[in-house]
Amino acid sequence: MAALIDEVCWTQRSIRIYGREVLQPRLLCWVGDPEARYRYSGGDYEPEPWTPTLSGIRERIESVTGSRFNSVLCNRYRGGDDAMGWHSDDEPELGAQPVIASLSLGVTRAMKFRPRKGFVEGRTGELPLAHGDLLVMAGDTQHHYQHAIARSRRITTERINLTFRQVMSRT
Ligand SMILES: O=C(O)CCC(=O)C(=O)O
Ligand SMILES: [Mn+2]
Repeated sequence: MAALIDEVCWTQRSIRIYGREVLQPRLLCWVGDPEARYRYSGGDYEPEPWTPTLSGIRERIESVTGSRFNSVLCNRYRGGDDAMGWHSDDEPELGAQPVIASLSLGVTRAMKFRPRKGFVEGRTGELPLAHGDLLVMAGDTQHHYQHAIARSRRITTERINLTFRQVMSRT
């Protein structure tokens, strides 16, 4: 985690919500092979080059999952105020049934899940993601569910999450 904090070029991006520019409540960096361009939350991302630590982690995750990944979205939650809103990883560049491998480091945060259709308020699934946990989302997960990392008052320390993806080039 210390190596990632040091090596990765962390930036805070803004997104457009109802016509307003709002800073995203986390730091991020999009890293990948040169062809892995990606649209995410309204922004167009040119990938940064792989760092030694990220390359090593990619190799291990590819061997554990048996899937290939040409990019990784690095998210850094500085404390409990940093969060990620409800979404699915359903950008067209990822294909219909993407395999997304998500490695968590640092303080445990809860990932919430809810169905995209037929959601009943207050009924969300929750998966605590602890240091070293690898969550693999595949098949129809993005088609049927949204996920989010909620704010948490009690949390004061950092978490890094790396979501490895295979992005198809648009050429
Ligand atoms: O921080 C996490 O565990 C989730 C990150 C995420 O959903 C994403 O990058 O799309
Ligand atoms: Mn996601």
